[in-house]
This record gives sequence, structure tokens and C-alpha cells, in this order.
Amino acid sequence: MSFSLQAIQDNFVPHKKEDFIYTYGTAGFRSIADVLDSVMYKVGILATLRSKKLGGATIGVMITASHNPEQDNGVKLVDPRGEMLEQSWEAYATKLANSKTPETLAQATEEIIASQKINVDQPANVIYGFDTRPSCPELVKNLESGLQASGAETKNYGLLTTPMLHYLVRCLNTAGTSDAYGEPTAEGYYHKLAEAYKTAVKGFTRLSTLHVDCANGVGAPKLREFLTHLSEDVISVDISNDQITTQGALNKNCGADYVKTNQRAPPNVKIQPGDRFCSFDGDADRIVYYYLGSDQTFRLLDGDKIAGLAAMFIMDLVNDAGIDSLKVGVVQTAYANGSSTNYLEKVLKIPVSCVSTGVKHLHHEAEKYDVGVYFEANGHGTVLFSPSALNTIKTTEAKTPAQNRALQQLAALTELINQTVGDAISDMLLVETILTNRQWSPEEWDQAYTDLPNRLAKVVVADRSVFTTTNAERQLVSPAGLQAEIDAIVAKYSQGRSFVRASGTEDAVRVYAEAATRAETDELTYKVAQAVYDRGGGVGARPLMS
Ligand code: 16G
Ligand code: MG
Repeated sequence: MSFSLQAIQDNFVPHKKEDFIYTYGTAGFRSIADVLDSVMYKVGILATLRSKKLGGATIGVMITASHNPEQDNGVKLVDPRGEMLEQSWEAYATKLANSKTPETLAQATEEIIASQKINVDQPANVIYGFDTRPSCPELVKNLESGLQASGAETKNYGLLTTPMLHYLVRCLNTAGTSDAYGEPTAEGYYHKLAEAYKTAVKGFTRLSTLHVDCANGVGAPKLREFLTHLSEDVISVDISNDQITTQGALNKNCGADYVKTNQRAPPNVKIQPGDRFCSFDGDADRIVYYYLGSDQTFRLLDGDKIAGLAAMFIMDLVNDAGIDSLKVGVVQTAYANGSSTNYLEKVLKIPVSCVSTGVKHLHHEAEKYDVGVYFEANGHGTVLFSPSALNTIKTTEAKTPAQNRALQQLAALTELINQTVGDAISDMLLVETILTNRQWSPEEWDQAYTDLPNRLAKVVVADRSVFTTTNAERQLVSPAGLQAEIDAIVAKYSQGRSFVRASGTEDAVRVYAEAATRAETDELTYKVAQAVYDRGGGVGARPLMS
């Protein structure tokens, strides 16, 4: 198939809402689904150009709006190694999406070709997948139209979790090379994870049943398919919130975002003391665990707790394997609970980096370590093993049975953990592996440290773009003077910490605060939110302490 600007113009998909402005943000384009058909067409063109730029390497397109309500949708591009689209291309995505006529679209396309020096005669390969949203089939058609008009070879992988699409892209681009990632099929993905899990828990007593809330999303059918690869004596899983065809059910009162935001279990999940629970989000790239404490209170084991557990386990294995020359590090964002950072740095003595919010920032920072553990508090995360770490694990000769066992466990983890992006199924298996190896209950896992009370608030302002930050979002640069005011407020609270940043996904400014006690935390949040409202052009009601 050849590339033709004429075909791109002839098949143009008009904008439904003329004044809508599209932005390729932290997680691609995301909005109410009704206005996305024109965007899908443009994303098809962009994916083709990206593939041509990279000599025909396979690019992925995922249609999902993750934890957002069912009426929303979104789309994001996946680069050849299964990573998020290179940041410098986000501006091209935005430019194409806002081209409102066939002529301006052709012009924007030509500009990308010229500035990126793209040879349009190169082949283009694009694969795509989508989640369970009712709007997906229509949006897929528009995407296909853009791919066809720009002359890409395509493959539709159908219903997928986001991490499965990332996996498939990496497999296709590494096939036949020395770092072939796996079989580029859903079966290949299940098989790889299942085999690694069997190795990682071999010889240990199986834990009690794990209860998984799938947010009524794509994680439900995919987890079910995956589980057919493992027998009941290896893992026991009870799936709830699997109603993927019930209208309006997706992410409604369930899922990882609900649990993290409300700090409680989904109302329809019967949480019993002694049981272990986790929740996926709508596209299964995010997970949090929870349980009921012996005092009957709800306890959340979020992304920070998973990072701590994984870092602890990997450090122990690296030491037992006698390969402690490997540099293990953890990457967090400013949202990480202060107690988790303290535990990692002071107890585990692991280097910790803090970066801006958004998976791509954490992922790139984690690549700087031999073994880079990265998690956002909200449950997005994974562990990356560098090529040299993989080589060390593979080639080190064990001198004792204990060393041999540790090396085997590490090797299994490199297969079990999705190396392309955070993956709820894979992260769940990682946690289950560690708890099985230690024969730990969630309560025992939770003992590593106690979270500082924390609170997240939202302030609506006239223009959130005036809120600019530095130092991994921990300090405001503008509005002028506001940071000094926040510093003065924070200084009055023991173990107080607070920061303010503009959301990348909502039209609001977020305020995070933590302090030694619940009362202090609430007061600190409220004071900072008021300062934001007063100095930052707040609209609507002034924040009140709730
Ligand atoms: C997106 C990001 C997530 C981040 C969140 C922050 C990806 C795949 N997702 O969902 O990592 O935590 O945005 O939202 O990068 P906010 O900017 O509205 O606070
Ligand atoms: Mg998600």
C-alpha cells in the first residue's frame, strides 16, 4: 500500500464539535467518546508516519480510557519496544488532532514528514487493540480508515488489556533477534507468565484464595483466560466485577481508582478478615491490594507498598545470589507516602529517585538502574531489568544450592514481570510470588511501615496552566509567591508535606498533603487548598474543610 496525501484528504473525518481542543496528554488523547472519531482517523495517520520513520517497525495503538467512566474513551500510541510514544511526537499528535479541514490536515502531515525527514516509501506496520467500552467498535472503524488512507499494513488484535498490547508490540519487533521477547499472541503472553509463575512458587505451599475485582473491564475475561494455564493447586483466584456487557458498569463503584481514591473496598465486594483482595482498573494496567485488619479497619496496600515489597524481595535475592554489584533502585513520584520513601532509603538502604507524574517519566528513570522498581502510589508500575542485569542473572555460576535457587528465582522474575509497562495481571503474580515465598498474609506484608495519613484535594481554577512546577512537581514556580506561602503553612505541622500541581487529565489543580496525624493532615490540606484558591484564581466555592 502506498502513501497518498490525496487519500488522506479524501477520507477526512470531520470534527463533531468544532470548538473542541484536543491534547495528547499524559496518557494519550482522552475525553468523552462522542468527539473522538476524528481523532482516531488522525492517530491512524500518525501511527503510520511513526512506523515509516522507524523503518517499518511495528507501532501499537490502544483504544481505552482506563479508569475513566464508560462514556469516555481515549487512544494512545505504543513505540517499538513496547514503551509509550516518544515525548517529542506528542506535539505532532496534538497538531494533527486539531486540524479541522482536509487541507490543514494534509499540511500538518507534510510538516511532520519534512521536519522528521520521513521517507514515505518506507513500509508501515501498525497493530491495535481496544477495551470493553461500547464506543470502541465505532472508533476502531475511524482508526482503520486513517491507517488505510495512509497506507499501513495492519493487524487487529481485538479485545486486549493495555499491557497485552505493549507486550505484543515488543514481541513483534524483537522476533528472531537475541532479545526476542515472546510469542506475539495472547496465548504467548499467558504461557510466558504462567510458566514463570510456576517456577517462582515451586516448592511452596499455595496461599489462600485471592479475590480480584476486575472493575467490570477487560481484565476480567483476560484474567479468566490466563488462569486456564494454571491449575488450582498453583493459584486460587476468585473473580468479581466481571460484568463487561452490563451498560454503565465499567469502573462504577469498583476498580483500583475507586479503592485508592475512597480508601475503601467496592461496596459489592464482601471483605472478610483474613482474606486477600486486589482491584484492577478498567484496562488492567494498574493494581492495588487491600485487606481487613484484625481491628476490622480497611487497609490499603497501594503502589508504594507493592514497590516496597518488590524492592525488599529483589534485594534479598540479589544478595543471596551473590550478585550485589547490581544496582537496585526505586522510582517514585511526589505522591509516594513519606513513610514509604523513608522505609526504602533508611531500612532497605535503596536509592530512590523522584520524578514527575506519568508512567513514561518513571519508566525512563527506572532504566537508569540495573534493576529499576517503579510504582506510582495509584498502582501503576513494574520492575525493569537492564540488559546487563539479565546477562549477569543468566551467566553467573552458582557455588551453593542457595545461590542457585536465588538465581533461578531472579530469572523467573525477569519473565514474570512485564518489561514494557505496568501490568495488573503480571504485578498481581509478582505480589503473589513474594507472599507465597515468604508465606505472608497481607498483614505481615503491611508491617514494613505505617503510612502517614494523607489527603488529596482538587481546586478548580480559571486557568490551571499558570501552575508550573519544578523539582519533580514538588515545588511551584508560578503563581509567584504561592510556594513560599505553602512552605510557611507546611512548617507548622509535624512531618508535614504538601505540594500542588495542575492535573494532566482533568481541568483542576491537585493538592496533596500528609502529616503526622489525620487531624493535622486534613487541616494542612484545607489551608493549602485555600491558598491555591486565593492566589491561583479559584472558581466556584472556596474550599472548605470537610
Ligand atoms: C494518567 C497516567 C498516570 C498518572 C495520572 C495522573 C499513564 C499511563 N497514566 O492516568 O500515570 O498517575 O495520569 O493524573 O501515564 P493527573 O495528572 O490527573 O493527576
Ligand atoms: Mg489504566
